[in-house]
Order: sequence, then C-alpha cells, then structure tokens
Amino acid sequence: MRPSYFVSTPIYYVNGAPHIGHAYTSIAADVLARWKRLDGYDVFFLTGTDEHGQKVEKAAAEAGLDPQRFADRVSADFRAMAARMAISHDQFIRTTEPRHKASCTALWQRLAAAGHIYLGAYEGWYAVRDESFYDEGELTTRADGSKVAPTGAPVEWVREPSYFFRLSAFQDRLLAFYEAEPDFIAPEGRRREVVSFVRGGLRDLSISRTSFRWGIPVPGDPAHVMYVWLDALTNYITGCGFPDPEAPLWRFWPADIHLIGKDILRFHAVYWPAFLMGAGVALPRRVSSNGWWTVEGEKMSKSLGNVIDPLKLIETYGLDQVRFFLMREKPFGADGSISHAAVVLRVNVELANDLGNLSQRSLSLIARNCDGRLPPRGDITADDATLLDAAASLPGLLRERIDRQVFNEALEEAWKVIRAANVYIDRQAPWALRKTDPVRMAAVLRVLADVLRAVATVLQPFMPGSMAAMLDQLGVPEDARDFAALGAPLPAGTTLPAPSGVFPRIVEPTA
Ligand code: ME8
Repeated sequence: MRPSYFVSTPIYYVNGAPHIGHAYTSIAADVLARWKRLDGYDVFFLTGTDEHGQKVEKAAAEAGLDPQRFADRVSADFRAMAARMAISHDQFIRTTEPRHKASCTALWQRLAAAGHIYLGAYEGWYAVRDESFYDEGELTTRADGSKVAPTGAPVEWVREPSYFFRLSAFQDRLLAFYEAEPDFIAPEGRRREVVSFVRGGLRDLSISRTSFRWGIPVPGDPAHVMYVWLDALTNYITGCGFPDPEAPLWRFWPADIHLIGKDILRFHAVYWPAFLMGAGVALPRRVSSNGWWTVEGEKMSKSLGNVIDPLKLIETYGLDQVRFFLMREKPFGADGSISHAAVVLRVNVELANDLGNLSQRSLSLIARNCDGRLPPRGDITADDATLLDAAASLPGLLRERIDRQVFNEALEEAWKVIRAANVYIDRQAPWALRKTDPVRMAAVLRVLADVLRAVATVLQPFMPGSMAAMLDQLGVPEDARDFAALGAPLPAGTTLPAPSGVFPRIVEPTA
C-alpha cells in the first residue's frame, strides 16, 4: 500500500478578493502535493474558504448582500483562482457546508463532554480584522488615542456572555508535545516563539460570541455562535470525514502538514493541538509557516492600493513563471519582496537562458543531427559520469529540501545541475563533433537528453505545464514521469517531436 500524505492550505476568508499572499500558500501546498504524488504517495490535498464570523458578516453588509450569497460569490472567486493557478487540490471545503456544521457540532460536544468548556462572560479587546482577542499589554496606543493590535488591526472593547475553552489546563501537555515533536513547528525561530508564548502561561479562550449571528450555533445554546477560529480549524478534520471514523478519507488524518502564514501560527500551533487533545483526536505532524510578501519593498495594503492580483501577475508573466518566481525568490519561512525587476531577472536568467536555452540547444541538435530520434547511450567519459550522477541525485536532494519546505534551496539544487549542463555542452561542443566524431556527438546529446529528463521530472511540481511540454519534447511517455521511472532509460530511437521554446525571454520596451 502506498503511504498517505495529507497537505492543507489555510482556508481563506471570503471578505475580499484573492491576493498574492493567498496564491503563495496555495502554490507551495500544490508543489508539496504534486511532489508527493510523483514520489509514490497517496495524497490528499485540501483547500477551501472560511466563511463565518464577524469580518465576513461585515464585508457582506458593506456589499449589500446577505452573508451566504456574498460567501457564495467570493468563494467562487477563490475556486477560480485555484483553477487558474493549476492548484491540484483533491477537495475544496466551505465552512458553510452542512457536513462542516455537523463536524464542528460533534467536536464541541466532545470537548463539552470531557469538561473542557464552561460558560462565562468575555470582557476585553477584539480585532475583527484578525478575528482575534488581545490582552491590554499587547496593544499600542496611537497618537489619536485609539488602540491597535500588534498586527495594526483596530480593536474594540467587547463584553458579552461567552463559552470558554479551558486552554490554561493544556499548557504542560502542549509543552511536552513541542518537546517530543521538535519538527512540529517550522521554521525553527517561530517554534521558539510559540514555546515561549506557551511557557508564559495560557488563559482560557473565549470560543463563542453572542453579539452577531453569522456562525455555527453552539449546541444546546443557539444564542451563541461558535468563535470563527474554532469553526475554521475544524475544517481540516471535516475534510477527512470527521466525526465518522469509518469515513474513507479518515485514513489521511492526522495531517502531515498544515501550510499557513506566519500571522496565524498561534491558532495552528497552540489552539488547534489543544482542541484536538481535548477531544481525543490525533494531532497534525507539522505546521509550517510562510513569511510575508511585500511589493516593491512596501507592505501590501488596500489603502496603499498596491495589493497584487495574482491573475494579473499570471497574465503578465505566465503561470509557471509566477509559480517559479514565488518558490525561488525567497526562503518559504522568510519575508520577501515582489518587484517587476526581480521577476524579469529570474525569468530571463534562470528560465529563458539557463533552462530554456539548454533544452532548445540540445533538442535542436538532436532534431538536426540525429534524425529527430533519441540517440543511443555511448561510452561514458568521466565528464559524462559527473553530470549524469549529479542529475541522478536530484530526486534525493530535492526531496530532503522539500520535506523541510525550503523550496528555494530545492530549486537551487536543480539549477546547479542545469548550470553544470550548460558548461558541459560548451565544453563538449557537440556541434563541432558532427563532422569529426558523430558517435561521440550522439553520446553527448544523449547525456544531455537524460539530464534534461531528470531536471524536467523533478521540476514538474513547480512548473507543471512547461515541464510537461519539455517532457513531451524529450519523448518521455506520460506514465514514465514519476521519480521511480527515472531509473529506466528511454529506448534509443524514440522519435522526438520538433522542439519549440518553452520559456520566452521578457523583452522590456526600451525607453
Ligand atoms: O487567516 N504574504 O484567512 P486569510 C504571504 N481564514 N502570505 C499571505 C499574505 C502576504 N502578504 N497575506 C495573506 C485566514 N497570506 C483564516 C485562516 S485556517 C484554519 C483559517 C496568506 O484569508 C497566509 O497564508 O486572512 C495567511 O495565513 C493566509 O493567506 C490567510 O488568509
């Protein structure tokens, strides 16, 4: 039986249009899902939309729509974005679906039955934009006297009856869990932040609201709706069929990885495991958080008007170019900046020159000099062996980096081989061998075809469309594109289609 692998994205709030931050986490999750499928895993990839809560209710009111109609519309935009970005999720979950309400109700009942929930009253600060409660000490006071959360979100004073989850009782169990599972939180710096936050002591968490209606009713007390984060986090088990232990997808739980943004780490690394511990459900294996994108060095915000629409970006540069840039430009966990100049540089240097030219040069030499057929392997020289070995080690090298979510380093490993292949082709100069030693010329071109095949195979998760085109041109059948298939060389004589460029250069208008 194939091992299973469950990867999730955050479910996105339907209060506004998808932006590049959403696209980023989804693309990273897609790279993981595609990688694991090619590596022999039975994959479950879950994404979707977070539709309840005060923030969505407010956005719907501003749009003059009832919250459900509004959520239907914006959720459809997120679904369309996923399709446009070639996101290969297996399921798109919406928190307004009946199965999710049933799942949240069951989780609540389990927590209540175990004595982890009590009724009280909440009095304190709340930021609707973050859907989060804050302590006085976390806030800063602005010049005009108003208070803001550490995220910059405005806060309001809330006072209402509320159910509480006994989070304070989970401090020791959580600390023991972080200690026993050092890989649970990535990157390492954030793990330390979470551990010290929990060491500082945990207060019980307000998990219901009474001042608005847009949420899942609390079982037995419909004057309350569940706190949107309890509702949202539960999506990950709803997706697997919770609470039915016989559900076919339950085999995927616990999740192998939740990919999230650094802003929502506390919810995933503290509250979520505590809820699951309380309900006696297994804990996810890893929560990996990504850093923040800024635009041309500035924070992305509606007021600055610089929010990047992923669809426009794709229109301008091409889908695979955007996927590549986002995964290549910065470490997953770190912050980074998108700028036109940086995208052009990556596309022109790494895609068009390094990879595009290598493939175009190699394949057109084969087309012209080998009758358009894959040449046989010849005697392997030391130079050939070095390059072939480097190519053969790619799956292992990338796997190790992808398992740590350092996608940029995974790509660097592939580019080391691509750059070495460019040096090799210049040194071997197969075009010059055509007259002097056609047998050696064929052998060199075969080495290049094999190296390109390995490179294109491991790059499929990052750039699925262009790498499929490249593998077509290399004559690799569709059922021989996973990592295991790399062990079996293609038969010599395979007819190759006419080569055509995969990555055009971006030509800037001259001023
Ligand atoms: O937080 N750079 O939803 P959300 C990088 N519904 N990533 C960014 C980003 C940026 N500038 N802006 C957003 C929620 N993101 C909750 C999640 S999960 C149970 C519930 C990404 O619509 C990042 O992954 O605000 C962040 O965590 C996610 O979008 C949040 O999207």
